[in-house]
Amino acid sequence: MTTATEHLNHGHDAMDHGWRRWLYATNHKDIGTLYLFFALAMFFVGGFMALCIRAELFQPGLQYWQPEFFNQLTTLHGIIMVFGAIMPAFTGLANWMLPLMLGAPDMAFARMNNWSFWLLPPAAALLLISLLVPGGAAGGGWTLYPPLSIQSGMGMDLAIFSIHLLGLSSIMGSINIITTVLNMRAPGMPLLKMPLFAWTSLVTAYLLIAVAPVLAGAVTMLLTDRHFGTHFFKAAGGGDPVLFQHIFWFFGHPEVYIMALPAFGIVSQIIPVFARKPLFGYVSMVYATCSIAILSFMVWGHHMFAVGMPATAQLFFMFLTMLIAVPTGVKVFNWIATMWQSSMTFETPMLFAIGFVCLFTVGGFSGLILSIAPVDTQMQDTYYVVAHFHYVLVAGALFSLFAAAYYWLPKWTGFMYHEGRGKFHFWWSMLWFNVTFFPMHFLGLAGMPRRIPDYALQFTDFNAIASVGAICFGLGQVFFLFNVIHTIRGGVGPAPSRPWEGGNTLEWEVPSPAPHHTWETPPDLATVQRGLRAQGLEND
Ligand code: HEM
Ligand SMILES: [Cu+2]
Repeated sequence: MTTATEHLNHGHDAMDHGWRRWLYATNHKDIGTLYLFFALAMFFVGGFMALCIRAELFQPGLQYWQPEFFNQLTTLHGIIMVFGAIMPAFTGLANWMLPLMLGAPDMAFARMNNWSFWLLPPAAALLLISLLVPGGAAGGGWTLYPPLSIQSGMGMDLAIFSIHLLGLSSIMGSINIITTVLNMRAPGMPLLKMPLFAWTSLVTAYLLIAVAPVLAGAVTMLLTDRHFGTHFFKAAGGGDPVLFQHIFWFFGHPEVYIMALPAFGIVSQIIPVFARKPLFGYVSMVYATCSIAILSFMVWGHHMFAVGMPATAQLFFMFLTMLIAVPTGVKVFNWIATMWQSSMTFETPMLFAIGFVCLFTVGGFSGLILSIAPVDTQMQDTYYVVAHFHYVLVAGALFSLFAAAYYWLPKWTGFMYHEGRGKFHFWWSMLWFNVTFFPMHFLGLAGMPRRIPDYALQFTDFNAIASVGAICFGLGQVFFLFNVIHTIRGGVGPAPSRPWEGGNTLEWEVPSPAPHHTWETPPDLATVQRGLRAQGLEND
């Protein structure tokens, strides 16, 4: 008997303290926390770069930066936001929440999980150090198109190596997510009844496994073109720079769904909870997620209408792109139908979720406009595109992350955040986001090109407005940091295990803060089924 308890306690409840807890972390919650803090830090680094860009663009003419450095700022801003902030934040959420929501004790491969995370800081360090090497950081844009990316200095090599590490990290993280979701669900939770966030994480992980190696291949070919005498992308040696664009965007378009699908999952968790009504059309949400994922492999050419392609190819990419609007529309209609005639309340997570639905739709519509090949040949590389992708990435991915943070902070910290301050953060962000990015539609339509440090005089007013908006938006995010710290330090008081009346998924069955180890014995069938019934996924 004693031996049995001793055995149970040994090594299991023992938790490393100090730096060992984090460096040797194998616990999914600790690793989730590491991911989330890393993402938050990168969000501020990338955000600072965005403000440096906006400062230069406040007025025409060159004020602060040399053009070369301006290009490095845009490039690093893009890479850091995509690979350093948004993607790690979603992986952090998956790590923290999937085992809790599925009733599993941890992620499937706890030690590999440690590696997935700890590859990220060196990758980020490479990118930041590259600012200091001769020639500076990579300046060819986050898309790294040759010939620029072949001609530039060693900052590009560091970026390539950084992308290798980031890709490795993504692949290992994805293997973990897929294995956990497929094998470790509580008894009584078939795939078609698991929380939608688990579904979108699963599909996203498959996308990443499919395309991270494609990106790695593309940048490796860049590397060998740069240093080892190959001519994949060098026209002078018989290669083709356009080939790079095909490979890059075969990765790049699924990549935008890697940043969008988890956001759909989060919003699909949150809206039913605050509407106190089961999610409308659960199964159609799953099918829509899968359709979007499959279609995302067939539309890469819409980024390349301007390189010159046969009319049939243009039509193919244009129609398939438009087809994605169908499953996306299904999702938007389902979210609205969930809210229809429901008893909604508007706590901060719900506000961000609704903000997401409204603004992501705006970004979706400008995307639809860009998908029209003859229109895109006019708008390619203008600020219209910048407006479009910030609507889907900032008001889309980022807003969903804020929604998730406020939604789960009580579970993470054991304390409630200050509702008034959360709401303030939402309305402030909503306002200044639109002030920053809406005028960019007009700038783009009027012909202002992207990735330039200087511009023609007629673009002055809207640029000044956008820059003021960006500064204010940025300040609001410092306020978010303040909210998070305030909550960690006790917030407005202890949170109950189920702070949201409508929270019926399994994470609300464990105490707040979630103990270091949860679901060491899986939740019993009755608990699982009670939750499913409340979510409308199982009949009485
Ligand atoms: C709200 C804060 C942000 C502001 C003010 C901002 C501003 C900007 C600006 C001014 C550019 C340069 C456009 C150009 O000259 O082509 C840019 C590019 C970009 N931004 Fe942001 N941005 C913000 C947040 C984000 C976030 C959260 C993401 C998430 C992924 C993101 C992704 C990108 C990408 C991918 C590019 C393209 C970089 C390139 O051209 O290589 N941005 N942003
Ligand atoms: Cu695309």
